[in-house]
Amino acid sequence: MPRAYCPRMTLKLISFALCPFVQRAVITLKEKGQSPDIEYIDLANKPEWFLKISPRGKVPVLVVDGSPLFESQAIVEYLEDTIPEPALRPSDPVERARDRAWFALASEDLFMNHFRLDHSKDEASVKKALAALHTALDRVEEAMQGRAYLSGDGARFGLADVAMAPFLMRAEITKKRGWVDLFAGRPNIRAWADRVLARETVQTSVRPDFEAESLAAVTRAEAWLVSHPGVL
Ligand SMILES: N[C@@H](CCC(=O)N[C@@H](CS)C(=O)NCC(=O)O)C(=O)O
Repeated sequence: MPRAYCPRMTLKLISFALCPFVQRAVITLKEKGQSPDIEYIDLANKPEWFLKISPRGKVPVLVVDGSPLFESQAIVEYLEDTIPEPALRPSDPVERARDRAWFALASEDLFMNHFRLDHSKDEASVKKALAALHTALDRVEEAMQGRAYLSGDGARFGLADVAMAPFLMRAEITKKRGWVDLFAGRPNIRAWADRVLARETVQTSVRPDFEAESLAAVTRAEAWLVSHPGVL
């Protein structure tokens, strides 16, 4: 018997407060009208019970009635399969495949390079991460031509937007700090980011102290940009 979602099912999300991958699961749960039950762990001191249920030792893990699921994209797709309304996945197979592919670009090219941009201790590493971000963002800018959203046919918020939203939020914070405006000269991304970041599900997908916490983390990491604001 397929295990469809039923309202009596318990869903618990294991999280780290600053993790963009967890944020995808939170946004999806909220888009589906769920109030996520979130347990935060310290990744610098992973609890034994967590290591037992997380095959890669990473968050997010979504525990569904005691069964742990790992990998953010798998979790998001599980939620889409089991709580189909409102639909976030396009119905056309080519559009579905594209939505899935954007998860990889977001994770590997945007999340990772934004983390490097924010956390690197030396100028050369920061500039390398910035160059990689510009290359990836040029692709996204092109893909956003004539669309309101990245997902599906571009008409409505969907899985590809969920995949990217944590990066859009972080890029906006990077701009607010006066470090670098990654959307400058990219009007399609700018307009899309405004739409995505205006959603309540996205705004409430992090804790209220997120900006302060993330600044504290990069300050602790002695990131180059903390001591060189406005240089890029
Ligand atoms: N591919 C994974 C990446 C998850 C990931 O890298 N999570 C980070 C936190 S943002 C983590 O748990 N890192 C702990 C570690 O690598 O030890 C996903 O999409 O869920």
